[in-house]
Amino acid sequence: MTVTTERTDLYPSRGRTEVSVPRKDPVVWSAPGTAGPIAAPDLDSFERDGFLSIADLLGPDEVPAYQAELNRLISDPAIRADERSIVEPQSKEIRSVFEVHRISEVFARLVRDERVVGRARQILGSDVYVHQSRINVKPGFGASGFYWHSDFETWHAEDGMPNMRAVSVSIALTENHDTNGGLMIMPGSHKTFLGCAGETPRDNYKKSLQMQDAGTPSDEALTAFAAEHGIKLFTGRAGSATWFDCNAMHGSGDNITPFPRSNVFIVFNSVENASVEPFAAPVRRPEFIGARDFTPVR
Ligand code: 6CS
Ligand code: FE
Repeated sequence: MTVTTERTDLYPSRGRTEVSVPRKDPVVWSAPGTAGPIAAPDLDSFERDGFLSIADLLGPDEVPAYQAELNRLISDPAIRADERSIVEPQSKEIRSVFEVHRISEVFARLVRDERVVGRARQILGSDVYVHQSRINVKPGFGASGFYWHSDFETWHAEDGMPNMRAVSVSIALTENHDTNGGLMIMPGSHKTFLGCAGETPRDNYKKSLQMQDAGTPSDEALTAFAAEHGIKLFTGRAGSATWFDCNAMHGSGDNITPFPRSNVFIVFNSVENASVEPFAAPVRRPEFIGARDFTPVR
């Protein structure tokens, strides 16, 4: 007799049709008044908007070391040859390097920095592990953007992340102008889960990390979301940061300016929300994209 362990999928996606359901999880998981680096009013605005900007997470004196490390990584032939490097479809320049917290001691230290991991623990109300880290280089002169999506929709469908108890921080390593393809988020969109239509192809990540297809919302859904929530563009100098909820609808445009828009993204997941089997994909993605080492960041 085969016992099939039925599991509840709170956030169905990648079926025949697009389906929208209300968020079933808290946004801020720590109890009100929990001590941490984020002041209560900022935690409230994160809960309401799904994001929180910090003008100088890293001081101007700290930024050059991260910029030097980013340049070292993207000019290292071994990194370019590594499967964790994704190149731009046209220019073949490096678009992203995943697992930077394992490749680089400089970025590993950034993950453990209390200003970073301390905020993640406070939002998620528990110890945390790194589900994914990457640098997005977006070098300019036509570097392509990232179409609208919810990260959680992908992490739930393809990496098996059960609940919305993860948070991303995007830290600018170069100036994020209003012209060079900055991050755009629809404020408040994190409170609705949009299950996308269309099955996940096997090995989807080989394409999706260059140009996402499965997990892409319809024009109708995006029109309704934008009408309800608006769109906010995030700008800031190198060292500024944007924390955003795993389910915030976000994207970024192409960068045709000469000014690179390079950021480091770190995704923290609660150790209470460790990934299981994919909810809507035939196979797991590689561990450098969806971590399977749930060791808490110390
Ligand atoms: O598929 C993913 O996990 C990645 N894709 C995007 C566009 N954002 C989240 C994440 O880095
Ligand atoms: Fe994303």
